[in-house]
Amino acid sequence: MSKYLSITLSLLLILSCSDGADTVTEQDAKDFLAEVEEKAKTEGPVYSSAFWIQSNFITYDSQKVAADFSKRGTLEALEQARTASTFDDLDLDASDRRALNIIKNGFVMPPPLDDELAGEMASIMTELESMYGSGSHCFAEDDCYDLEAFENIIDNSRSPDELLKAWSGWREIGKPMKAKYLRMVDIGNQGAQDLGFDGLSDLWFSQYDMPASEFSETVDRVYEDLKPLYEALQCHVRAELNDFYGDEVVENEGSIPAHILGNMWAQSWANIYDIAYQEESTGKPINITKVIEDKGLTEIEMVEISEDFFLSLGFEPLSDTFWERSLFIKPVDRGVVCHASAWDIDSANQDLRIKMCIDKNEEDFSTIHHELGHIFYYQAYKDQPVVFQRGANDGFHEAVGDLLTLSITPNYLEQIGFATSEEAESAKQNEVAFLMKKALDSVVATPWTLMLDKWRMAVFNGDLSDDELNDYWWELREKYQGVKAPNDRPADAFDPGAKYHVPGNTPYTRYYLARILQYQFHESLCEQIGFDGPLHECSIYNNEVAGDSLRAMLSLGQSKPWQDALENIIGTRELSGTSMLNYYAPLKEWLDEKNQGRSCGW
Ligand code: X8Z
Ligand code: ZN
Repeated sequence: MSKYLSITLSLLLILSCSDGADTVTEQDAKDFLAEVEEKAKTEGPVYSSAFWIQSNFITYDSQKVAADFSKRGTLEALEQARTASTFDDLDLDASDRRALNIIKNGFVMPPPLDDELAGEMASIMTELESMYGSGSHCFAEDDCYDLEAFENIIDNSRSPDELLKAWSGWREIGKPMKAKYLRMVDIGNQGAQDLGFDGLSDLWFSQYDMPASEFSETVDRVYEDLKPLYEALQCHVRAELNDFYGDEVVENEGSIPAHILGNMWAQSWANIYDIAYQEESTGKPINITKVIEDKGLTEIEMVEISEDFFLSLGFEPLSDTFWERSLFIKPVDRGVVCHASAWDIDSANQDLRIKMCIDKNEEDFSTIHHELGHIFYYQAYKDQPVVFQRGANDGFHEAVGDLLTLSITPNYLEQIGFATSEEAESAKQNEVAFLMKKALDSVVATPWTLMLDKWRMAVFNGDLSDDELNDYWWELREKYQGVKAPNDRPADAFDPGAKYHVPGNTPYTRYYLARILQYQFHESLCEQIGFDGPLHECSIYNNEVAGDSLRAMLSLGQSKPWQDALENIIGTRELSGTSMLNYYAPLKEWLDEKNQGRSCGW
């Protein structure tokens, strides 16, 4: 423990019976913040390296070292949080007050400030992550699949039996996680309460510059606006799937079974675009997967193309160490957590990396943009104090790369040599096809990204008994997504464990926010650059005005409330679904027409 911290803590102990309000000064707070800053700068990169090794080389030892770093880092952060609280009654400037609040509240899964519980928590968290990362299931001795092998089936097969086998097989990995997950939640709730929150739910939703209840109302209110669009899409896709597979696999009413939607979690349905949109009409979207194949692009070239987009907006090129130290290709000789991620190891020294097992297809081309969005956000706020080196809120961080994918228009694809002018023209002629493809990813994600944390919060709040956990997951999936389990789930199933962010403890509402924010950013930037056609035809590629406007917001990091950051880039302070609805308006009109005579809803 640092000298300053130990002095402050012992002072606290001595003075705990008296009114301590006068014992700390504004200067003490500033010294403390400087100390935290210095520590983060010197120690942060070492911790990051330990966690990088944990995810990139899953071995007994790498997990042991990571759990130890995790425990020590958390205990230190909890001590800092405690010290930060001693300045609660001081009248400080807004920036120092904000920094102290982040130090006090910026936790995801805190144990209490207790050596043993912190150790137990760190071990469970490390173990859950590695159970997911190295998860595989064997149907027979020589019939084993890891996630990527299962996904290969779910994403491409059209055989209901094969799909069901892969879908159920991957979910086997969730079962042994259940007891560990519940123990972790138990310790986490104690930790959150020690920090002054009602529990983990309160802690998670208190990180949005407004009271938790208000934030919760905001996300629900916005979804009410988006719901008619999603319901129209679900109705249409269900009808087309019913046509394709017949009543035995999917009925034309109620929820859609989750195994036939072209994604392991049914969170994006883009892989069944050919089923969802079968109109015989001129004009079809450009098939990026085919372009990647035809051009024989390597994984690294895919990343370079994405980087070029950012450079066209005026961002600095990626560093040599980004290219040397990132992981782009799934290694054959060791276990890694393949779930894509972006790492700020040491932004002061340009050590930023991505870790991804890239497949050469359109989906991963988008995900590369997503990951580079994180990287260029890190780059933009690297001169902020470390405590503010975060997204305006976590949804902003998730929205940056996705924002660029909204600019992957036929014209852009022509500009970068992915399409001839005839192909681009043809794609533009059929806006419904283009929007359908996009909506199968983006609109489909909205109820899913909303429901996941609703499940998690019910668990955090202790609303469910152990044997209700899985059923409640499916209750929410039906309620929000109109998607159901394709078979009776076994009594010991723990299906949420088969989704990375649950064992990985990554809050998920961030992706919901990102879905909405990216359209708000897009609509506003398109207006700022003087574009006045339909939103889906606008591309900010190569536009300095858009780049400057985006960077001005990104460079704020978390130094200001997110509402200020939003105002900085789009001029208004409210989260709103209107931009997304505007973007998809032509599709909604088409869906409403197609759905006439169908009985929608579930
Ligand atoms: O986890 C991610 C990114 C890394 S932050 C690949 N995403 C969510 C998911 O895969 O479930 C991006 C979209 C939603
Ligand atoms: Zn992300």
